[in-house]
Amino acid sequence: MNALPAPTASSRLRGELARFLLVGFTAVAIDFAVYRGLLWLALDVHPAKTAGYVAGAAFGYFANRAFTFRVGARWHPRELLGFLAVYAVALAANVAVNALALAVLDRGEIALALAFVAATGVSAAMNFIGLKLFVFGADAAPAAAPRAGAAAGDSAGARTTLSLVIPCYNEAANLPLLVARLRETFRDERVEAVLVDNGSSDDSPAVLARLLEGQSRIRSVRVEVNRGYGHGILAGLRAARGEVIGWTHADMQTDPFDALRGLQLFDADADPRRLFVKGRRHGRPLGDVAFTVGMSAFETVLLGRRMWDINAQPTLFPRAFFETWREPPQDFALDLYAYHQALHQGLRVQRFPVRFGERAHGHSHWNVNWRAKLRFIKRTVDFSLRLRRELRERPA
Ligand SMILES: Nc1nc2c(ncn2[C@@H]2O[C@H](COP(=O)(O)OP(=O)(O)OP(=O)(O)O)[C@@H](O)[C@H]2O)c(=O)[nH]1
Ligand SMILES: [Mg+2]
Repeated sequence: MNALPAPTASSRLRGELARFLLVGFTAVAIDFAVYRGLLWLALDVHPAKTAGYVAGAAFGYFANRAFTFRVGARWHPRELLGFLAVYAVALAANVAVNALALAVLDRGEIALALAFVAATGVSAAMNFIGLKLFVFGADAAPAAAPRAGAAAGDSAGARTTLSLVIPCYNEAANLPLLVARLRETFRDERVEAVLVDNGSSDDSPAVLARLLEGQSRIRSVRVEVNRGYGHGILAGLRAARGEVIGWTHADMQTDPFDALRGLQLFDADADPRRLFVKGRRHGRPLGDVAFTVGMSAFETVLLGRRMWDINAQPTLFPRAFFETWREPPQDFALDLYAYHQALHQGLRVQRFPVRFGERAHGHSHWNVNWRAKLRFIKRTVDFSLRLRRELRERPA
């Protein structure tokens, strides 16, 4: 499993850009061929132009999905909506830049050509950034990511052990689904799941006892009084036995199988002790993405490290890294703390795309309205300011 060094972020970006341009040129060729072909068949100009454009865009969607960004995850209608939204915004920018350029430049053949190049350049750049960030996820799937449903450890030589902590707070309705998925995927003896009943006040203890009877690789620990998301995760991490440890969520917004895809990155890495792995969410509503963009930008500026999609799951790292943590936060800021610590201590941060859908049952425990969002923002800002103060007092 150690044979393949993971591609660096910049070489992957160059590859994606080259493939995106190739797909773009081919899409234009298809558009043109369909348009001319239909004219030749005596169709009117407007329907022929529309059919050509639709054929080119359809090709662009499938080719960018499978070839440019190599999305291996299951398909979701939101992805197509995201694609159409990105194309629509880029088209609007194309028309606007063209009009602006023509207003500034004189009329004439050269002005027309320059305006066309500027407009196409802007819309192509917007398409690429939009598809990469919001539609297909940024990083290509790990080279050897197994199909959903396969168990970890199928490949010869795989050896890193994993403990995945899953904090559960009043998730009784989701636990049967979660445990079924874990039983389906966590079959290899080198992986275990530690479900933390984080002071739940619903039926979780009884449901867990029933579901986990006779399970050796899925176990639970109970925190008697709920003291926050981070507190529950930390209790699970302390009980974990794996060399690689980390967490994901219990509400089935993320597939626990993603953690096994992440584990492959450790197996494939030449120096897994210096690696920090984190999902990168796609398939989310645009409002949530806007929130993520704002939070990422804020933390990047405040803490001076490039950060993106801080609350994405799963989060995986070597046990030795966890042992360096001093006073980690007890609430949702734990995601930020772990990610920031990894960057601060010079670990290599590797991301991989994960599908992030709707909760299976119940509703979010915090993200229920704008007031709750504002409270979350305030707590995160307070924690970030404290973190920055500490960094100034105790530089690495
Ligand atoms: N809010 C909260 N969540 C907890 C706690 N302990 C464990 N969790 C789990 O943390 C996960 C994330 O919580 P959610 O309320 O779904 O928050 P979210 O996924 O960020 O928000 P949504 O996208 O709106 O669902 C879930 O699996 C919860 O069960 C806790 O003390 N507070
Ligand atoms: Mg959730």
